[in-house]
Amino acid sequence: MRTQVAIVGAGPAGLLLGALLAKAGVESVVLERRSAEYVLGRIRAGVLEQVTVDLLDAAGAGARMHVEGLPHAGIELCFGGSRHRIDFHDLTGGKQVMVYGQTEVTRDLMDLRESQGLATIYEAEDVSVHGFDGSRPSVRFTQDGRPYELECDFIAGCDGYHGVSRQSVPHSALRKYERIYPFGWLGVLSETPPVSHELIYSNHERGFALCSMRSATRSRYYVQCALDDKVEHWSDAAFWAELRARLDDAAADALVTGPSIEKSIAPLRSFVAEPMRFGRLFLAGDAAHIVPPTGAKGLNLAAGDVGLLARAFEEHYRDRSDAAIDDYSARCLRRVWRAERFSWWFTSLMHKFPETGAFGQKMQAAELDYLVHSRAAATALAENYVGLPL
Ligand code: RFL
Ligand code: PHB
Repeated sequence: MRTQVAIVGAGPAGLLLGALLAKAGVESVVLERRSAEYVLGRIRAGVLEQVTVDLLDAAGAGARMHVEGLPHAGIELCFGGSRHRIDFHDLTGGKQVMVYGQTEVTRDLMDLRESQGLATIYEAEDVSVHGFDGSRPSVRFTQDGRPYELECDFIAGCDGYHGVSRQSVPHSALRKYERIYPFGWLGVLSETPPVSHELIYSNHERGFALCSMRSATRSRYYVQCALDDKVEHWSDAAFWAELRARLDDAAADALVTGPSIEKSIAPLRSFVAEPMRFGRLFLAGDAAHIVPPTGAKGLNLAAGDVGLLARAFEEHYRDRSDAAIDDYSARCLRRVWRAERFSWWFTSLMHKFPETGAFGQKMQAAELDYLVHSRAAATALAENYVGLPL
């Protein structure tokens, strides 16, 4: 088997890269360890920056998003018993975000790939990457017990934080930066109307809470929980009571509850591996970096990476120029570090940390007060949230 670009991982990064390459006339094969149903069953991101929306449009996968997605021109910050709106339109000159679930983005990209008859190999086992430090890289895998080798010009490692690509790079060639936060997020998806028409980020003495949504009839809520907490410890009733306790009275009264469709706990981590290129192997998305979800940046960073990578491969084949390939890692990392900073800052501002004493709480309260009363401070939040340019 042979292709131009072997893509490891059929998450949003791998599938979007494949779609952008197809538009540019570059061949790819996507190899995924799980089944398509499993990939679609993971409930993750919900907020798309304009840059991500534009890339999905460029890939030809944006039609349903524009019909079913919810454009949001602001968020609400809840603290001290009341809510304060951050108006993106006003503060950023008309910018906004699109609320559209990662599951739907993934489904749209899978459908597009299938309709174009492009190769995706699901349930590929024992995927391993080879020869990327030379001129003839390849990816080996087994399927139904049979071994295969896919020869290629380039390998795109889009296989997430636990993937094989980054782990195949010699340790001495990687520099890693990491912060693990002392709490997680317990998330619930429910077939209930959202409590408010915009997202509510709440800083409360009991811990952080987030009210998000997937549609006018489907809500996604999160509460900060202990790192060693278990989903089994949380009945639906206990979750709703905890969420309500962390909201202002009006939101608590308006909250419509119902049975959970999904409930899961995610740890929070900041992580960057540098560089993002090793010879003919390129890392993109969660394979190279993780942000805590508070700033809604993970999927958007992944999309930005593959936007640049698709352009770099296109220039390689079309113009015989490797300038963009050579620039890929540095260009991504500059944007990655800015999103890392924003996600770390917003996480630090909104959560209850075990070590935060009375002084720390006063600092958070003073910063939140400053944020909602200073146009300069609110603008800094708004322009980072809607996304910095590629
Ligand atoms: P993914 O989605 O993890 O996909 C990687 C794929 O690679 C496969 N794989 C392998 N395939 C073959 N061989 C191997 N050896 C393999 N190892 C792994 C995996 O099965 C998988 O299918 O990474 P990708 O594509 O880089 O996408 C990144 C995003 O998924 C992630 O950044 C976001 O979900 C983060 N995130 C959010 N991002 C946002 O931009 N906005 C949000 O609102 C947002 N909310 C969130 C989030 C992440 C969360 N969790 C669960 C951590 C909310 C939560 C709760
Ligand atoms: C979500 O809807 O899942 C979501 C929204 C905003 C975030 C994180 C997650 O910051």
